[in-house]
Amino acid sequence: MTQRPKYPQTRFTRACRGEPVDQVPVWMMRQAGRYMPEYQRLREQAGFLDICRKPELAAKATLDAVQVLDPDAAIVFSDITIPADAMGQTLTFEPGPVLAPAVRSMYDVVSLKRVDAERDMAYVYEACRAVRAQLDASKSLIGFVGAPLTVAGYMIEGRPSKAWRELKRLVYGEPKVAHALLERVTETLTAHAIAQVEAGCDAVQLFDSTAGELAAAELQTFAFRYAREVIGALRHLGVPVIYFARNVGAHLEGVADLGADVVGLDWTVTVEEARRRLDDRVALQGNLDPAVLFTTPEEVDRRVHEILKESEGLDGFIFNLGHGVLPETPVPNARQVITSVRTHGRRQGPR
Ligand code: 1CP
Repeated sequence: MTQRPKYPQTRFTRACRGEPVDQVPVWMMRQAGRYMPEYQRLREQAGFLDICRKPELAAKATLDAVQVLDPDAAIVFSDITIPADAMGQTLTFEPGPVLAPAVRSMYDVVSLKRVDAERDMAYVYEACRAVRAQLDASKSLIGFVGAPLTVAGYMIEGRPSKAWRELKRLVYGEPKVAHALLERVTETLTAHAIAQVEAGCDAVQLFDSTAGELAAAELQTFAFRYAREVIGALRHLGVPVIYFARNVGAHLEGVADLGADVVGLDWTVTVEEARRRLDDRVALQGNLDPAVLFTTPEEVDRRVHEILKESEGLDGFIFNLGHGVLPETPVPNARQVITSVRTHGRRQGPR
């Protein structure tokens, strides 16, 4: 039995559940970030981690983006690597996340700390409560975690990587160590996601940005298996769960079977193809290439309209980019995305 949700339904949560809406809801991954002058001003006063750790600053970053863009959902201001810091690695940003010492052996895995989420990441949940207190009731607040494979990838590499060589060396060469780490990470991320919901988030997104790097068999056993575990542990909360991965178009059916309410699409598959292959059995979110925001408002409008046409007749559709807003994106073009969805995304459902 699914528990009744604690929060009032919004246009965003209705679409996540595949229920009719008056308008296609829209938000953008990384909507609070480096492209926004308000965020740049915040960064002149404080480092990225200071913003994450000071709930009033984190809440301001989230709410500034809501004010500038007027999306249907806000996202907690934090980072997918924060739980690795709670597990005992030292986290710095230069400007990507750097985690030391990198996890490379079974000894490193067993040396990680057992996390008490409410104690060790209390500042994240305080930020959730601060945002919820100020956010209009018609808008949702999305909590997030990296999916286990993606967070483990950063913990193993120690920094962002192009080839993910150390991650793959463990997955292919020392699978016992990789599984031991993934089990510990899964436990921490599950607790972190639950605590964000308890602090006022009415949806959770898993970011599996690195999953698509693995070979097909390992994608199942090292990425999907643990993502499914986190998603399953969130079911009783009664809030929708979104799973977003990149470059997994070849495995869409497997993605749709993870138990999430919503599948996030990057721009390498069309919404039309995803609907056909998944038979409209899950809600979809996506999938404008964020680089389109470096063209003109007219081109942005045209491409938003194209994606909305592909989604016609699917109640469970949430407009988003196919990945995060890129640094230096012109703010007027980011606003244009929202305006275009409101113009071309009217639907027949109740307000
Ligand atoms: O001020 C700065 O220089 C820091 C820039 C920054 C910001 C604003 C980083 C460093 N992280 C964030 C916030 C963040 N990260 C959010 C909340 C803000 C929002 O969405 O509006 C979220 C959801 C993330 C998620 C995240 N962090 C992912 C998953 C999504 C993705 O882009 O694939 C990943 C992989 C990270 C790691 C990360 N954090 C920061 C950097 C530079 C990176 C490396 C990857 C990258 O550059 O995208």
